[in-house]
Amino acid sequence: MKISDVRLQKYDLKLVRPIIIKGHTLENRTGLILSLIDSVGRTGYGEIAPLPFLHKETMDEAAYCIFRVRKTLLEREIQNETASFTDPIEEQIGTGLPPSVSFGVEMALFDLLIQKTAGQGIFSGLKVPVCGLTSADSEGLYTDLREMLERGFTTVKIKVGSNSIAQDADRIKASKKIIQNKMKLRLDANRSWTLEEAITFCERMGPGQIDYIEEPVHRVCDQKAFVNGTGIPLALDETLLEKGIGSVSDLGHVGAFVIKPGLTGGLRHTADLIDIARSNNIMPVLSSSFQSGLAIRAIFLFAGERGLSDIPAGLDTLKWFTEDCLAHRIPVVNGSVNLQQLLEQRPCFNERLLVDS
Ligand code: OSB
Ligand code: MG
Repeated sequence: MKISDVRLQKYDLKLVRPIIIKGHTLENRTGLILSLIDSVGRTGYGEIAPLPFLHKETMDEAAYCIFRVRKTLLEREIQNETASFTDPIEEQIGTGLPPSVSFGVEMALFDLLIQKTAGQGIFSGLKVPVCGLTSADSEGLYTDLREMLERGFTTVKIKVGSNSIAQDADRIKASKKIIQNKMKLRLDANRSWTLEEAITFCERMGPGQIDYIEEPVHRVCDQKAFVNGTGIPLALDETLLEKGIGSVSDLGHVGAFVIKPGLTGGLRHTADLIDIARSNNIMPVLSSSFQSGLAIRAIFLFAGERGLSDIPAGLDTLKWFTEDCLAHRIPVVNGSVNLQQLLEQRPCFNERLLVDS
């Protein structure tokens, strides 16, 4: 496939409440929208949205990367003809791209691909459930959980680790009472605890009802002891980003991979992680890195394309946004997103929020 034009625009979106990353506060969300126009005039949209304090690259560096590879993108024959991409984009355009940029370029190619194959009905009848997300306390937690139950969510992820162990254990005990087995419970501790603290937390919150805990302990070498000590399934998030999965040779104690395509370095790499998860009997969960609706839409569709439509995806982050790049909100009905509908609704932008880059 030939690309005949490459465009880049910037967005700067207001948030309902700040995003907290590693103790830092983000008051707004900035990012880039990449448009790849193919030789028949279709546009594939990609999103490049480095998250300060998590991505090493800044938005300006990411924009410069696109400037650098622009010529190659325009000259090369890009491989995305098959439903499964053959090579990572870095191999095709011959340069080491930072993760947010690989994701943006591969997302734009995926967007071109799904337009070409739209008539084949690969998304028809598919729905992807959304995993609700909350970091609230007391009243706020109660309200969030009630709302998710009312909206038909089947799974919720509660952030833990920013309060004392006793407070967090109480939050989870209270949550279990509220949701009464009507939703599955995932926890994410973002590596807040020592092994001893993590085990104490699990003892205090009591048995049952927990699907998995994401990154309970500071040290990767304590993960196995955590699982042996508590019997609670472990999910990897930061570990997948930091070390690369090659260094985690023994995966017997891992229950889930939480895969953020915007952070792991693109869709090809995400597809590889999904395959590794499946062959080790690990649940692959796709998740967002607080991108705009444009990338969230693509990750939903990618989940469907990869056969993950039965696994609740960590894509409930759009509620942080006061405004979105997309003019239409992604419809969540009975806790899930209908992929055929999502495919048919081509991205339609809030043009006033975009500026040329
Ligand atoms: O800790 O999993 C995280 C988003 C950006 C950065 C880090 C994280 C997240 C999320 C996304 O939690 C939502 C989810 O996974 O459900
Ligand atoms: Mg996490």
